[in-house]
Amino acid sequence: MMTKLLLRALAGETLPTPPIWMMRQAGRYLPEYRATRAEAGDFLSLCYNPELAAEVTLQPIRRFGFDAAILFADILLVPQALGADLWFVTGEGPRLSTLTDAAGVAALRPAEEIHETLAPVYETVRILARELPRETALIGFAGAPWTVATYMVAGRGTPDQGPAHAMIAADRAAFTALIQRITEATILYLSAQIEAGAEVVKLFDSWAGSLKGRDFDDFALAPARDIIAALKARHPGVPVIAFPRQAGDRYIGFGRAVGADCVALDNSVSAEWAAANVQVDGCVQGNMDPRHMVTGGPELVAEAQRITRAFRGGPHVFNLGHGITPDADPDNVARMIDAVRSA
Ligand code: 1CP
Repeated sequence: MMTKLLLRALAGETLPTPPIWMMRQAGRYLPEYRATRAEAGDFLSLCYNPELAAEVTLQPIRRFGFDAAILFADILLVPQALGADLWFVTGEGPRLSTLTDAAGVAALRPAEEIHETLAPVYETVRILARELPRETALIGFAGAPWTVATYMVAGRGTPDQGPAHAMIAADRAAFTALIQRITEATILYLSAQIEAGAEVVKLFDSWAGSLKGRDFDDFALAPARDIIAALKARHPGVPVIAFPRQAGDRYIGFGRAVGADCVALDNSVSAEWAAANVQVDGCVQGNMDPRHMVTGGPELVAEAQRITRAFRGGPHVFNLGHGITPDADPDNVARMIDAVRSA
């Protein structure tokens, strides 16, 4: 019998209380995370140290009893495995070597070679599969090709993904080849996570909102559809959560179009709108504004309960609309969980 709440919701069951987890639940708002990160040395060393990466994955489960754990890693490990240089500048964020044309795409490693770099991540998944409480589901993840490509082209996070849009305008064929290489790598990466013990996988398309019209179809929708089709062929029964962040009205029909079991919603859409327009097709995840984890108070409780009630008529996974921020108060997380469970 399927007892893990997350798996039940993803299978389409409408539950009296939704499963709860939080994007970036292992992160800098937790003192125990900061301590383990200091022990690892730096962020990338933490990602590639299976014992310590498993430890930080487990920390929020111990503290809050979330219904799911998400593998601790980063979406930028895939570009590194494809041959990009990657480093993190403290207080600023990731930096990568840039890639702006067909020659840059041609210089990438073949997708089949990623496992050499990513093997420690699979070991983290194996440790977690052994150590998680029996009621906690294990989520693996990868960045969606568009979001990963925006970092590979620009060499860093960008407010408007301008460099990637410029490459599309300059050489659409070369950009399409880049998307295809990342798509192939993502299929192999997520398959290996599933083989190591991930029970669910999530595709993070954090910058999907900057794609419009045909670009959205070609670079957000088509790659997600191709990745999910390949995963379903290899691993039928493993549910997939798709997160086309800030897709707006392109959220409508997205889950069906890509074959996802659940669509994750950011907090720019209202829960009431999403219940009527997205949840009609199946499970949704979301979508409380992460700022409530900083500000707390009666508004936090009211919002958590409003969202829980708005989605009560169908399958729902409670989450934030984006990652919890480093300035969040851990006590507010416990208040949020109580509010959802008593809604
Ligand atoms: O200093 C630190 O400790 C680093 C902060 C941090 C953390 C905790 C980064 C750097 N990555 C992570 C872990 C991480 N990243 C997880 C682990 C699991 C969990 O959620 O607890 C996941 C799923 C991600 C995914 C990720 N990384 C995304 C997609 C989700 C999102 O937030 O939109 C993106 C865009 C990244 C890139 C990245 N990694 C780190 C930062 C600061 C960024 C954003 C950089 C930018 O755009 O400027």
